[in-house]
Order: sequence, then C-alpha cells, then structure tokens
Amino acid sequence: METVLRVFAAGDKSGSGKIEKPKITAVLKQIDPVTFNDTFISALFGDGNEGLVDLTGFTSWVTGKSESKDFVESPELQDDLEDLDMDTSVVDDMLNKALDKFKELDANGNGELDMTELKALCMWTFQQFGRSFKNDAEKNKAMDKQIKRYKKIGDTWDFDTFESYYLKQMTDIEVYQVKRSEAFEKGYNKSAAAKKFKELDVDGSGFLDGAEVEVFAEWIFSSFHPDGKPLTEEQKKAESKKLLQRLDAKKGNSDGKLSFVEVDFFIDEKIQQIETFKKKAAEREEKQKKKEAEKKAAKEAKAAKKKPEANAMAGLAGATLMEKGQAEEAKEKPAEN
Ligand SMILES: [Ca+2]
Ligand SMILES: [Ca+2]
Ligand SMILES: [Ca+2]
Repeated sequence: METVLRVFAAGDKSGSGKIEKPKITAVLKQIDPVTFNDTFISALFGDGNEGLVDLTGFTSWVTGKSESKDFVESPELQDDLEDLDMDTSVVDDMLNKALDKFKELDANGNGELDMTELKALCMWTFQQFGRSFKNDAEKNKAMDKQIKRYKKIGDTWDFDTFESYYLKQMTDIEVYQVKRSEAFEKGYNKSAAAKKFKELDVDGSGFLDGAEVEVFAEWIFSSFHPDGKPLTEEQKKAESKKLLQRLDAKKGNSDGKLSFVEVDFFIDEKIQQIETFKKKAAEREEKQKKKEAEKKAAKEAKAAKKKPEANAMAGLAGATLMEKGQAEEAKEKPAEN
C-alpha cells in the first residue's frame, strides 16, 4: 500500500503533497479502468480540467486506512465520493499484478531479482516503449546501459524494490499511451503504422473489431506468403482470434477490440519484418538468376570445348563480321562531319 503513495509522491515533483488531475487519472486508470472511471475522476476533481488532490489523504482513503475524505476541499465532492461506494480491493489487484510479474522474472525462484533476471524486465520495458533496434549490437548496448541504471537501484532487487519500480513504470507507460493515442486521434501521427491502422479501421470507429481484425490477420499472412493460397474463412477467424488474444487479452485491456496503442508497435514491427522479408526474397531471386546464368555459361563453354574447330570457325566468322562493321562505321564517320 505504501508503494502506491510512493508512486504518487514520485509524480509530485513540486513536493507540495498535491497531485494534478491528469497524473492521478493516468495512474488510477492503470490500476483499474472500470472502478476509476470518468464518474470517479469527476467525483474526485469536479468537472474542471485542473484540480489537485492531497496525496497523503487520498492514499489513506483509497487504500482503506482512513474514512476521511478531506483530501478534497469541497463538501460537494466529498458527498460525490461517498456515493461511489469505493471498493479498495482494486488497489490490491494492481499489487497482485506486480507480484505476478515479479514471480515471472524470478527465474530461479529465490525471491530476489539479480541482473541476469532483470534483463527480461529490460526487454519488457523496451517493448512497452516501442524501442526497436537495427541489430543485436545496438540492442546489447541499450541493454547494458539500462542494466547500469538498475544496478544503481541495487545489485539484487527484493519485491519492495521491484514493486516501486514497476508501479512507476506502469504509470509512465500509461502516460505514454495517452500521448500516443492523442497524437493519433488528432492526426499528428503520420507513421506507416498510423496509416495502416486507419486503412484497417474501415468504419472509422477508432478500434479494430470483427471483420476488421480478420482483414488485419489476412494482411500479415499474405505479406509473408505472397504466392501462397489465401486463408480460408475458418483460418481467417482462427488467426484473428489469435491476434486478439495476443494484443488485446494479454497485452491490452481485454475489451475484445484493438485500440491504436494496443497495436501500433506491433504493426511497426510487422511492417519492418515484411520489408526485410521482401528484400531477402528479392536477393534470393537475384541469386537464383545469377546461378542459372552461370550454369548456362558453363554449359556453353563446355560445348565450345568439345568442338574446338567449330569454335575457331565461329570465332573467325565473328571477327570478320566485326571488322566489316568497323569498316562501315569508319566510312560513315567522315560524312557526319
Ligand atoms: Ca532470482
Ligand atoms: Ca473499426
Ligand atoms: Ca482493447
């Protein structure tokens, strides 16, 4: 519970003990988007866009330590919060998520994370922020840099250390998602992924669902199987189910549809992979052509060797022809001047 407070406090750079609406909204939505919905946020802050909440008081209340709601000043807002009938178990859910992640990372199960185990956290973080690398060398360099930062926190991490890092990270990821989502909605994002998403979102709902996900799955499949048979209806359904499972259920908010921020990095990755795939296919074709040309040349050379006389005759004929051509060309040249 104290970790939640520490996370909120980390967001409070001014040290005033108060936190602004956008920051707390991002954190709360990450903890539980259903409980901490817009009704909750407006009960907490009123309907204005600005707003500050006293951190310590809020954390005591949200974690069930205190019933007092005087972290909001207006009695009206206090009444609104009363009406919400808060269930504080959602905060525990968030901490359970942290615990699950910790167990997943603790490969040898000794209750601590060492630097080798933290490499997986490093990769996860890169993924969440959509960092891609040109090659392994570049990736390893970024990883070393990150591990150095982790070492500053501690050579081995117990759950408490991990928990505060993780919750802070989740907040940052959420804030980054909000930014990406806004940039996409306002049309500032001109990336190939944004273009592809718009193309796939036929009804312009801002989400990919139903048949749109099937077209999405089909695009990926056909890009990697340019000469293959198209997917059957059944396969399309199965592939789109897999995509939803992976991007919405496992990594997203499990609402059965795909938002831009649930798929943008994935589309980016696929576009890059498709480009590489096409390049390699073109190289293979080029190589094959070269091989065939060499084979043909070798065959001709072999045939020529077998008939040296014929070859000599042909050579002579060729030379004669060439000489003839040159003589004619020479004849024409003075006329040009
Ligand atoms: Ca361990
Ligand atoms: Ca749609
Ligand atoms: Ca979703």
